Amino acid sequence: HSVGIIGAPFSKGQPRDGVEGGPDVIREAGLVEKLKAQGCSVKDYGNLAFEEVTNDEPVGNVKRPMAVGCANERLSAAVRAIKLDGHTSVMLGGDHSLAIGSILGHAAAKTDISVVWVDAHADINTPLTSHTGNIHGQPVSFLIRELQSKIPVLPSFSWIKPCLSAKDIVYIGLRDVDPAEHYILKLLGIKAFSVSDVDRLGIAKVMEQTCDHLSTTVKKPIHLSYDIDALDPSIAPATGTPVPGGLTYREGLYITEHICQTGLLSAVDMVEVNVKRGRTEDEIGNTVSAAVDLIQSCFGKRREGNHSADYQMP
Ligand code: DIR
Ligand code: MN
Ligand code: MN
Ligand code: MN
Repeated sequence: HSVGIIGAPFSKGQPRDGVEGGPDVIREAGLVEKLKAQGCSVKDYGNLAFEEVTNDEPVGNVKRPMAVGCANERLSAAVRAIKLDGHTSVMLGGDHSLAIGSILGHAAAKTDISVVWVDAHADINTPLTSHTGNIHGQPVSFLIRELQSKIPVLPSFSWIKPCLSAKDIVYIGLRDVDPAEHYILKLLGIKAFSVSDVDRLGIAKVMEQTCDHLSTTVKKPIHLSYDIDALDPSIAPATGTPVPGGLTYREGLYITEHICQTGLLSAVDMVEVNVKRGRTEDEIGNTVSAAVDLIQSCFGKRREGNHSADYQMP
């Protein structure tokens, strides 16, 4: 695996301080070294620098549209470049509004992609349905072609052209979905596995059906957008909007192991790790190490064990 890492220390898609620290704490936990130790070649593209945006007045209910639009335009160019360099892109957030730029940059380099969105939340509010006004609860709405007649014009979002059809995305881990979001999922027939679906089917069937759904036609590159709040707060508490009853550690890792084995993984987002939301060092450490484990698992680390092809038994 050839991995290109880009840090996006950005938090203005939501109101809580601390999520901009994600890229650095995930690197400090040894991400690059661990990926190299498992045989990946790694290029760290560093952190993006986002300009301060002044006079970023809300548009309707939507908060900080300029900052979010500009940051994502930058990120999309960076992810596109990483893909054109031939790497699997790993975007370290930052909040989940960054999926706009990450997915659009990926799609710009690869044309046709599919998305696996692992999250407690559907993040598919439109600017008009959102109750919070936080754009991290809206990124998917900007990306789906079938929703564009419902998306109002926002300053600094004019560069965004939707790159996904409703059939190109599958959700896993949902358990806090707003009424408007639920309406949209049903209206567009978007494939979604809530935590109760995981309970009913088991994670193995969920992943089988996820991959069946996404590869009905041609095998498209997969973009895995992983919100750490998909995991249960007992294992990943340091995040902005924890929701009880989440995926277990084992289910969380099964998802990444399975997607790795498809050979189609082309980009990963690891978002919403917020060290300032951890109450103890343990809570912070557990959350960060879960994020690192999930990324390692995306690139071949298996729980059954690994050995390299040239291993020589002494
Ligand atoms: C809520 C919460 N549905 C919103 N979304 C979150 O703000 O639109 N997404 N927390 O991660
Ligand atoms: Mn999210
Ligand atoms: Mn979430
Ligand atoms: Mn809500």
